[in-house]
Amino acid sequence: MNISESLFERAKQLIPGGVNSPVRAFRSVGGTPFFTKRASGSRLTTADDQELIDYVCTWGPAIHGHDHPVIREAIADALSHGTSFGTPGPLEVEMAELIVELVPSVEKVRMCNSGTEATMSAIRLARGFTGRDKIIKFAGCYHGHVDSLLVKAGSGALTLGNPDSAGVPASLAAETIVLPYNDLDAVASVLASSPNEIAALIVEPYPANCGLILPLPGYLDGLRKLCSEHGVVLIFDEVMTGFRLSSGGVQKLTGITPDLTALGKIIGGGLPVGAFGGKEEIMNHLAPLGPVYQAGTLSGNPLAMAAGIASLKLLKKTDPYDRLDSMGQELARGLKRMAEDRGIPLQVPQVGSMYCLFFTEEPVTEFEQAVGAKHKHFNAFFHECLKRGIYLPPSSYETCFISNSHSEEDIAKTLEIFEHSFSSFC
Ligand code: KE4
Repeated sequence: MNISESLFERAKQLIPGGVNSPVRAFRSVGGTPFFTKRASGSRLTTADDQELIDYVCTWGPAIHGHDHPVIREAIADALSHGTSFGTPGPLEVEMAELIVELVPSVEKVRMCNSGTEATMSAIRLARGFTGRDKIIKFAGCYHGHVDSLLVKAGSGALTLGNPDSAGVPASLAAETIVLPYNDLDAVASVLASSPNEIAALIVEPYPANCGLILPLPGYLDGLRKLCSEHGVVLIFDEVMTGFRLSSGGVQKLTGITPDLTALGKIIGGGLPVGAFGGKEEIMNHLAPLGPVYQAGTLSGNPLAMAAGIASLKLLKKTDPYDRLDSMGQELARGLKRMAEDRGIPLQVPQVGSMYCLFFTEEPVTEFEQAVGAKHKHFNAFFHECLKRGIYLPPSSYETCFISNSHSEEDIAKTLEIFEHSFSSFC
């Protein structure tokens, strides 16, 4: 038994499934998860000293790579002033100014501690603002483990085969309407048949929790128009895409502005941070100004703010998006060529530093198609890559991430390992 295996045996005695987040357990790809003892740049070092080129990037936050010196120094500097105050602090103002400056929809913002808190609070705020109860979400989209949103959810819920989690009262789930992504008519007909009942429509503008799915032309614009027509709060869940695809997320790339935006991951620089923001008229319904309650002991924590501010300022300074996109294109091109050379049906949707592998004939535009892909082929490819030193997300319902610390040599080595991995598993 190696060190990771023995750690996992101990962990399983103490933590459900041996993990603090289900997708880490390798349940869909099989095998024993490795434990990480160090992360730096584009690399993870396992408890057994295997070095891996990392395409999970701690599920998105590490856009600059792991343990970036600028972020580490910012945390160390903040640490010298204390770890938590429980009062307002200057770094919270600086973080709010950065988010308002960078994210087109955000006029006011509230910090919290995770993406889940961000989406949960945004839903509650939309319900409080409109006085309506129902919400629309899309099959396969994952918005964190919020009761109202664990209905046909993606990511770990889908990976483990429980997209509709136990423990969510049927009476609450009934307030959530689940529609297929990329189908505007479905949204239009629900809105027409339920006038004044829908509080919000929440969407990952580029769904990345059932693999990566891109919107058909006009789709996001159509959602914007329909929500405006029907007084429905349009919420972009940009926990993953915010600051990942541009300094203003998908809404900056597309020019489509939601009413509220949920953020997380990158804005914490690797520490626990979430945020939600949007129109001042809506945000002012939040306590202590308005009737919608939301709170958090560690919201705006100074260490987390310091890490997040450093991360966002580094993005402004380095503007890595073109470089990240060209690395993404190179990997996607290589994967498609390798599959074609071997007659393997493979789709590799890619945008910026995000890409995924669907082992299927046709391009995937919605959830059912993602479910229909050959997941066992992904699982085999995952393990062939892992044993050669490449760490892809341990589920075909996730998305790969590239960081700005990935070098051209990393990409070349990755393509070489992909080539060998394809040969072994075919
Ligand atoms: P957290 O509560 O995990 O910080 O964020 C929830 C969340 C909300 N919205 C989107 C679009 C997300 O992708 C997430 C979380 N993403 C998953 C990975 N697909 C986190 C990994 C995990 O659950 O361990």
